[in-house]
Amino acid sequence: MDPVDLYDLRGTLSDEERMVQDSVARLVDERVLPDIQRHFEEHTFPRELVPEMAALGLFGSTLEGYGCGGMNAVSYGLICQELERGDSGIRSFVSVQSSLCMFPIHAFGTEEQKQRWLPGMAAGEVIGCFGLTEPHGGSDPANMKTHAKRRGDDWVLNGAKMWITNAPIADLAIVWARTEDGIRGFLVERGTPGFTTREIERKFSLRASVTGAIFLEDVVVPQASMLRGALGLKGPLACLNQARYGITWGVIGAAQACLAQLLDYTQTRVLFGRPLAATQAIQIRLAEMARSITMAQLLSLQLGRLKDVGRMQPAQVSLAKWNNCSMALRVARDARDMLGGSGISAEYVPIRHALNLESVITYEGTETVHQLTIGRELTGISAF
Ligand code: TGC
Ligand code: FAD
Repeated sequence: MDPVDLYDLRGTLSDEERMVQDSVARLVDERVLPDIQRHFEEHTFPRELVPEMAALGLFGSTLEGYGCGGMNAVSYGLICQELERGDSGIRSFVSVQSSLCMFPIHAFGTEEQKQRWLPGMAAGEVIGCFGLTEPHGGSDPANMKTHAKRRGDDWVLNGAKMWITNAPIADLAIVWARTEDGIRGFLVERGTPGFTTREIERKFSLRASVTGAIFLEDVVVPQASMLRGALGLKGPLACLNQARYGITWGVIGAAQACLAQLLDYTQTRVLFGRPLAATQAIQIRLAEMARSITMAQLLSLQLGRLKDVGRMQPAQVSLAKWNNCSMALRVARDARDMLGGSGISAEYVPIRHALNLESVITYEGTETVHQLTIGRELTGISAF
């Protein structure tokens, strides 16, 4: 049995899904893992990987047309899983580009916007970011202060966004802003006067990903830059469904990386005259990891199959995002502990994954937000 796939999920995949998984796994083994710790230490994003990810069709992989891959949801999940086996920062890049930037243009944009942006984004030539969160509170985006006012044929945007993945390196920002009619999305190009970004430095988490703030001071964009098909908070929340779905798979990859390394370590670490792996306490902890990874895999695969037939519900996504992030963080922390002092060394992966997962459990809706989403689904009462 494969210790990181005890229920043989791989055996249930189609040939195409297996091929996608294998090609991303190869990229991660050959190109991500050899250098990711350096990037994490130096607080840099491995930008050199962008063309390689594009060549594999990883940007906008589930979208049809415009140079995108048209893959199914399970394939997208497998892409996220393999990338996050490398590092959450790499999966974040792909989540943002695909689910949070290309998806809204594809779903809500005009034909002209799709033609203009999607082929370049699929090719990795245009990098996007998604500005929803604001400094005063990300869990409650309905309370956003950033606003857009009509001026003739144009819109004038003012406000600030915080904690935005890729903002400092993005060519294009999807900015969500309050208008007289409700919340709307705007495509803002770097270089537009009044649009600036600032990198958030000194992060302890997601150090191989670039995070920043966006400032909008009297930024003028034409009507042609508004996403016509999105009105109200359900626009950005629809994008979050896509990205959260991918995260449910991604974090499984991080947990698998921790378990795989631990299985190796506990066989060779000899204490009290026997390998650590020969003790009951360690075996129970390893079994617990395998159990929780397996359950997370089954949740994500079923979610993917539902998504592929158009039946995925937001509360189902919340359940898997909550369960799988909390599972992966627990696995990474426990793996760190079982490595003893070595667990704090950069030679081993669990501490990097654990630090990254502190972000992943917070972004795209905190654990509490997802628990309350399920509570609301069960009771019909909003307790936010
Ligand atoms: P609420 O009244 O529930 O909803 C407003 C409207 O939206 C609809 N809706 C949804 N539509 C699609 N998908 C969903 N998941 C939806 N949830 C709700 C809803 O039906 C309603 O539609 P309508 O027609 O009636 O107007 O809104 P609320 O203000 O009560 O808020 C609900 C809550 C708390 C769940 C929501 O605000 C929320 O999800 N908060 C968390 C915010 C969040 O997750 N931010 C993430 C920012 S992006 C990010 O973190 C990227 S990290 C990327 C990376 O690096 O990988
Ligand atoms: P807050 O909303 O202030 O929450 C603080 C605490 O209050 C949390 O524990 C929360 O669970 C709790 N809480 C909230 N509401 C309730 C309630 N009703 N009852 C009880 N407790 C509650 N955002 C983007 O828009 N785009 C991005 O690309 C992006 N990338 C990110 C990258 C990183 C590395 C990080 C860390 C964040 C990113 N975010 C992004 C922002 C992220 O989505 C927010 O951090 C997240 O939604 C939480 O918002 P907040 O940080 O303002 O915390």
